[in-house]
Amino acid sequence: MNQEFPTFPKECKSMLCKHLTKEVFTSLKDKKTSSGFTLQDAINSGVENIDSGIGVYAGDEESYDTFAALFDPIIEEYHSFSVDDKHKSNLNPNDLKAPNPDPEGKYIVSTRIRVGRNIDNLPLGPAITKEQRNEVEKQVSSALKSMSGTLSGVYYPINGMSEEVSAKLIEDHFLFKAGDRYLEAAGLNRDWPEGRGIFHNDEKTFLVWINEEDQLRIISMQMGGDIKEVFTRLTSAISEIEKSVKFSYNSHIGYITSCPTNLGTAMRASVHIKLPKLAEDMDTFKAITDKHHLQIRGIHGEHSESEGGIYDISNKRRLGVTEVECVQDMYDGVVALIAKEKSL
Ligand code: ADP
Ligand code: ILO
Repeated sequence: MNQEFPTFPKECKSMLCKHLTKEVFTSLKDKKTSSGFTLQDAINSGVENIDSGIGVYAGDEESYDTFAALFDPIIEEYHSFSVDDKHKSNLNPNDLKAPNPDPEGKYIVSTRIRVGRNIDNLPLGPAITKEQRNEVEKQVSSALKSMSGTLSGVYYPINGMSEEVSAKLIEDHFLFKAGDRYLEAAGLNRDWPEGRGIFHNDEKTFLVWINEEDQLRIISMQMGGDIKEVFTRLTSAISEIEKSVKFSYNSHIGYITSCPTNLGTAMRASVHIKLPKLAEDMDTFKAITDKHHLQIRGIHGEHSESEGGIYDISNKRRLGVTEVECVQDMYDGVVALIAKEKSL
């Protein structure tokens, strides 16, 4: 592994390039966590992909302490969360004030809320061994067999899934794409496709991705803008899974995830929303999303473009705010975006 201080081109805007000073590099370059994860492993994604927004991944919960000199300033900048802050959780749907902001279905195409989760006392995806990853798949797919009622479904391993089926699931926004270069460089695609898969119910309103960027991505989604219904389904599913799987969590940074942007709630609550008029004035669009702490993505996920004036709008903050606050941020922003679009 390269032990040289990496140099980044001038146009590089990643948080890695900003916060990895020579001093930080020198203080961390010989450190290792108990799963053998090094600084070079943590930064490889951002070194190989200079267009990264962040550029770092953790190999285990310990990485956040061992490499704190790099992770802490990134966490502070992304989440506005300091080393003395404590995370808080609230998954009670009764605390969410979110009547459907678009009951006629003119703007919101679909709503999706996901959380990332990893199993306690195991390395995260970038440092996990093949055997441990396969064990995660076994434990989680077996826990999902006991989901009942509308949450019951079937687990489909990627290994053995036809090209046609996986392409359709990806196109319809249900399944993750293979071969992401950020994940590849982070070591998250090792042994692909073994150990990876997707569980879903018949209606595809409740889904679990196994062993993608995090060991679990628990997802609730449906057409239209009933955000509260989507949140309520998600919280029941999480409680069910927690009966048999213990997730990695600590009181400072919340749920432990491989990418520091997901720490805390690990929640991304999004709508696919049609805003063709507002899209002609991106400054106004961005002023509203910034005010409500929202992120704009294209409709095929992160690093994709918008199509036909449809955008993916989601909460940006995940740490130091509760799950209810994450969804509330998204809801309040969506109400403001719809009001602006109507006025144009
Ligand atoms: P994640 O949210 O899991 O971090 P992505 O941004 O890559 O990752 O999104 C994963 C998939 O979920 C993509 O196919 C994306 O289009 C889809 N998706 C995200 N939000 C919505 C939504 N509100 N409605 C339908 N599909 C969505
Ligand atoms: N490593 C990528 C993605 C960062 C945030 N997104 C996710 C999916 N974790 C980057 O630095 O741009």
